[in-house]
Amino acid sequence: MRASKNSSKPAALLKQQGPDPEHISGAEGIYDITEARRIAAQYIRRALDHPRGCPDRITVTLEKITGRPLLITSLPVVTLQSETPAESARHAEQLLMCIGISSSAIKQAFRVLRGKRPMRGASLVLSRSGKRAEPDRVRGVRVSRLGITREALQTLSRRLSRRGINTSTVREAVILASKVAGCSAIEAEICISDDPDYTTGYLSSRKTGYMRIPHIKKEGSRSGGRVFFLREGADIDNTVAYLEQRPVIVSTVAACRGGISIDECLDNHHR
Ligand code: WAQ
Ligand code: MG
Repeated sequence: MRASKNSSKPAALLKQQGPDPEHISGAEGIYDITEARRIAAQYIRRALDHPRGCPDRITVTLEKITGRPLLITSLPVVTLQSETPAESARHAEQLLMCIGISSSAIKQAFRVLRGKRPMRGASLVLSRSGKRAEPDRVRGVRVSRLGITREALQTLSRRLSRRGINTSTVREAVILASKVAGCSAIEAEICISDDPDYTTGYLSSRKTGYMRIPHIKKEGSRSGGRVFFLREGADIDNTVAYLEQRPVIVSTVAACRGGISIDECLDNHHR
């Protein structure tokens, strides 16, 4: 599903340049055909009730998946202790450095995440040079064709519930980050929601798992986005094809822990 609105451009510009719609909401998943009606209705409801505003266009696409999906294990989940956007940004920076992302790539990522106009998809940033590599810089790369088995969803929901974080936002983000981490060309991901009322972001990688970072942005901010840090020299077409096209389903679930401090976390990764 994708929902957008056109309102951000003055009428004169709209006439000259055509529409350049503002992204409101998007969602995707792999479901059994018997669920199609329910999920389509749920996606439309989500678009219409979105905190970014009322869209003037909603598109729902259903496609049959052919071929057998790749089965993966979800990333382990932890929540980092952090109180303010400044502290959270510092933690994210330290963790990314620890994973081996250069400071120019980190700066580039924060430029994307704090941009005025959130993209519909993610930016690909090369981990060393910090160059942006996504084919379409306005749209970004949209991760699609991802899902979770019924059994794995039950396990994930139960484990997240124990931590008081069993929401569709967290579940969907964990599934997405796990598909992304399944791509060997991607070294890490950072995400900040573009919803004005959702201030918890995350950083994820095969090395660190899925680390939730509370208060990564100020309440009310409409900026946000996703950045995938790409290994220098990686094949971009193959990476985009995996993210957008390859059907991937979470079939096993890793552990979900409570809060941990940045020191505990950095210690773990220095060892
Ligand atoms: N593929 C690529 N990029 C995406 C996708 C996708 N399928 N969906 C969203 N994005 C990008 C896009 O630039 C959005 O502006 C940005 O991410 C944020 O999307 O554990 O809700 O759907 O509590 O607003 C994190 C949960 C929630 C943290 C993230 O993102 C937690 C969230 P949103
Ligand atoms: Mg959003």
